[in-house]
Amino acid sequence: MDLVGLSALLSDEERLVRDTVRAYVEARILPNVAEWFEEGILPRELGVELGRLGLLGMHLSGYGCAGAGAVAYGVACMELEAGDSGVRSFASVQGSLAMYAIYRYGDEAQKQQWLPPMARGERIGCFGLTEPDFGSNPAGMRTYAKRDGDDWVLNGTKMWITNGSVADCAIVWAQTDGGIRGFIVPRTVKGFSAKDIHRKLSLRASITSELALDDCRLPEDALLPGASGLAAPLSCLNEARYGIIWGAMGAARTCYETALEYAKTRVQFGRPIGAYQLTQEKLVNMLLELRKGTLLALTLGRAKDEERAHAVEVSLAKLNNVREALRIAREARTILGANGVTLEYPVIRHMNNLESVLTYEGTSEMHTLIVGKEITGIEAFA
Ligand code: TGC
Ligand code: FAD
Repeated sequence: MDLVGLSALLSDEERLVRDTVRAYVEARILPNVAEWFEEGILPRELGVELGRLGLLGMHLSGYGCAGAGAVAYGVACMELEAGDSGVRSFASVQGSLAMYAIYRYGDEAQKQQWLPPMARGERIGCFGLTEPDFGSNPAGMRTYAKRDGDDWVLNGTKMWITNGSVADCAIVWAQTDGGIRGFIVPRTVKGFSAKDIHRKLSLRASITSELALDDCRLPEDALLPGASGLAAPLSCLNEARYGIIWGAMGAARTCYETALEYAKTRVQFGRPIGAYQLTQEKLVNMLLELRKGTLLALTLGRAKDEERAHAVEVSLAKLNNVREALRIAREARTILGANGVTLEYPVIRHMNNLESVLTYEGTSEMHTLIVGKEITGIEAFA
């Protein structure tokens, strides 16, 4: 019996994507990821490998992208994050944030220049929205792009940027005299620098950086012509949040499966701990939330494929699935006892990662307020 209840609801193509990504994760990620996590690294060559599998920008069409459906993309995110949230983050930032911004808001020349090498993983992108003083409230951003003749001159700081120091280009969102605009900033431009953020205890198998823009002079064609106003970066976030909705269930699934196996084999007081009702209740509640969250992701994915998924539903599902994934991870950790606190098992790694996932792409509080606004008609952000 498929207790997670997903397999029978997928098409042959979606199952193929699932099996392919799962096999890659089992062969390439699982044997290494505890070490990457401990060292605080993510090998850059993973980009090319994910590109070869067609996973970068896989839900985009043309320009070397796979043109996959939303559910296939979701299932891929689920399998990647069953390995590690950092690996899914890499794919999310590349495909759903950086590539999507160019795909949706760029002109033809920008798409031709950037999307094919990014789909192959030969060029890495990052997405700079958050600033030191503006996280949940990006509307207040201070990064400024000023016109100077035909050029733009950018000044400002972006904070907590995934892939920042390994990226070939940064999608930077900045205030201008005409409101918020988006720019493609090549890493080679004078005045651009990226510094890694160290001492993270979460998402360690992922590069997180601070970007500094110090009088970065960019030509007119660095501007994403179609992006105007905060709605542009927020529309990119919808894409990445959607991947997280699936991904979080992948992390949760690994925690559940690890705890289940452990409960069946760990003996205390002469019986496997899985024989005790308290442990069974924990496992059943974990499975319930895993199954509900996976079905929520699938429902949203089918709606997305039919272009009827609303951003508020994305918030609702991100809120639920990450919150429940974190609860599942914490519960799984208790079942593992002392073994639950070491990197010998994947649970605490996922648990710590999910703390970042709960915060980035809109905190659980922001998604609560987004849904609250929708149902009451009253905005409670400020
Ligand atoms: P508000 O006035 O509500 O909206 C401004 C304009 O944006 C439109 N809009 C959206 N459009 C598309 N999708 C959405 N989800 C949208 N939400 C709002 C809105 O209709 C309006 O359009 P227009 O045409 O009228 O101008 O804006 P606000 O300033 O009141 O803020 C709303 C709020 C709080 C929901 C928003 O600021 C928010 O979502 N804050 C959270 C910030 C966030 O999620 N940051 C994520 C940074 S990127 C990241 O974390 C990457 S992690 C990557 C990884 O490693 O995986
Ligand atoms: P704050 O906005 O300062 O919030 C702090 C707390 O206050 C939170 O609990 C929040 O929910 C709460 N709060 C804030 N406002 C309200 C309110 N009105 N009502 C109630 N509660 C409120 N950003 C990018 O742009 N690109 C990236 O690639 C990226 N990658 C990231 C990778 C990692 C590992 C992490 C941890 C973050 C990343 N981020 C990225 C940044 C992330 O999006 C922000 O951390 C997030 O949006 C929250 O902003 P903040 O950390 O400044 O918290």
